[in-house]
Amino acid sequence: MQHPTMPFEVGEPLSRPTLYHIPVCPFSQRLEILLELKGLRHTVDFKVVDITRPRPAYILALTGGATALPVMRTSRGALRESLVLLDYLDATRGRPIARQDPYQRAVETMLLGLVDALTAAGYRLVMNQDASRRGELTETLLEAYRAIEAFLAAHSPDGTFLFDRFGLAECAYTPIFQRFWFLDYYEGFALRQEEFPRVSRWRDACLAHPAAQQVGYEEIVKVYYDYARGYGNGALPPGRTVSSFAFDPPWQERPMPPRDKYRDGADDAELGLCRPRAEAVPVRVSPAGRRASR
Ligand SMILES: N[C@@H](CCC(=O)N[C@@H](CS)C(=O)NCC(=O)O)C(=O)O
Repeated sequence: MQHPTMPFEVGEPLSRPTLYHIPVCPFSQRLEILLELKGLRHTVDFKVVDITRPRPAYILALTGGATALPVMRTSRGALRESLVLLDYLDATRGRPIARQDPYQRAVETMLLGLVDALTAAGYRLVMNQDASRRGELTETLLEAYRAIEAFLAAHSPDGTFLFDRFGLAECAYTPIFQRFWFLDYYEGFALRQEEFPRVSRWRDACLAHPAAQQVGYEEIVKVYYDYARGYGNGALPPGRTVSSFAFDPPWQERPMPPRDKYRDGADDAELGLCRPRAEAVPVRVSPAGRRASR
């Protein structure tokens, strides 16, 4: 039976899987890119979960109590972990993008094995609030990049992508390269072309790929302001009432946030996060001096 707070019945057959994710989530974007490459975006129902509220009971029922998303509800049960979902959707929709040659597949999997260290290092740097730790955290990020530079230089020295085209590894890394626009803006971090020629070429080609244009620089910088203040996943910095992850007001209508994340934080107004108030009723003053509203 369907519970009032459950948008579906347990065991109900599905015409297509539903992917529950938080807004602007890099992990669900991996799947959007994969489906875009195949022209099959419509075969998965993407649903955004409000990041600023506790997870609804039906989500926790799907994840077994975990709050991290995405989670995908299929006819046969719930699946989690974006790289697992990437494989599952690749195998069940259209022609596979994953390499079919076992050796090449192993190389692709090894590169996928380096993505979590890069992600963690970049997020730790953007969320850091202690200016004295910037050097050490930047070095950890550079180490992660060095591992990828060495990997690409060994397995694909003259290529642009890992193999001849944008593939599974590119689906996984591109959303992370895009999130790292927050490092450019809030940390002034730039990958030096001279030190990282191979990874720079790869990253630039990933960022330019037509299947990966779900987000842009300005959106990432504005939406991730709270992360840059050390508050992730919709948590509110002190003194604020609206998360930078809010849909309303839309990011397009907000100003660029202050770059200096180590100074006092900006308030809702400075971030353009105050919702427009109901139009005030104009008041006119009558000749007799009495106030009357129109
Ligand atoms: N390893 C997971 C990472 C998922 C993850 O960290 N999701 C974030 C959102 S981008 C999240 O849900 N964070 C909130 C939480 O953990 O409660 C994957 O690849 O799917």
